[in-house]
Amino acid sequence: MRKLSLCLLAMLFAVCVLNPLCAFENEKEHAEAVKKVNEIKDQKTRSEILDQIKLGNIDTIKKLEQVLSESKVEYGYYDSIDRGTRDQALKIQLGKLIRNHTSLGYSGARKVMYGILDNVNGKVEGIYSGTKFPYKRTVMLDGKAMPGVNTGAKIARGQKHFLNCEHVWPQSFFNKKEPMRSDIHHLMSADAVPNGIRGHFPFSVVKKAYWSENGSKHGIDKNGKQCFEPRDCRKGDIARAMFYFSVRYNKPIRNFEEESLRKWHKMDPPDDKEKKRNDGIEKVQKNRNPFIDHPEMVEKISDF
Ligand SMILES: [Ca+2]
Repeated sequence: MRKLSLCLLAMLFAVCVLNPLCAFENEKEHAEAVKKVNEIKDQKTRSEILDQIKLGNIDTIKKLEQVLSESKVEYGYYDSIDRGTRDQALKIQLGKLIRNHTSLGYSGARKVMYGILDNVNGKVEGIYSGTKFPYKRTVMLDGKAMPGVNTGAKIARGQKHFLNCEHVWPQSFFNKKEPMRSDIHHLMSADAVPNGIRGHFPFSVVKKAYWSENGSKHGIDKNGKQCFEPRDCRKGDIARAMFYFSVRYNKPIRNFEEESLRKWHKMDPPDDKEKKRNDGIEKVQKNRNPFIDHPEMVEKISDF
């Protein structure tokens, strides 16, 4: 009997030491955790997560799922991309990865954008002017109405300034067609005035300004072309939205415009706010902007 107990103890010891997933108490959770950890294709991430389990920092499925969701970029979204690939081949691989997203439709996209993605404590900041518009949250992340809340979001509408939606890749270039029109990766919350001024002018550095507000400018560039320049802190956001659209829909960016966008991408790298927005968009649209996750990929593509 004593031998049997010792034997059982030894077995238990072996199982727990050799199998770090032992931290999960019940069998069902244990099996689920094994499955999830085995699905992690990136070896480094897999062993890091195993370490966290060994240390007892992850001991429930809920915690494991949270960690996996936070490290999704690392654990598999880009696995199909051959890291040595460049230029056209890379654009094709990325295009395949990010196409066929789930569209919320134009109304749903704007509600989620104003109500959640760009909403900080009930206010939404216009990308070009920095103006903050009050906007009452009435939807959930799937675009559906929040239970118990009256729909019909309140937008502060003054005489000229009100919150509306900027299409970074101008709508007139794709005849307002779907899914381009509702693709949140290139939609930005904006003040109607600078949004109207931008119209469909290309992005470039303004040498002589006709209009300016809070750093954003409209005027002519070094070649005498009419253009629009966003304020510094949003220059990179605009550039990466343009790169996304170009790859997602296989559309070229004009060379003079690309020259500025590339500089802006470097000047204003992705910050937490932009990364968090990318995560939020993935939750609703099921696709990501690769140039926010991997800014270095811009260098691997010599011509968008
Ligand atoms: Ca920025």
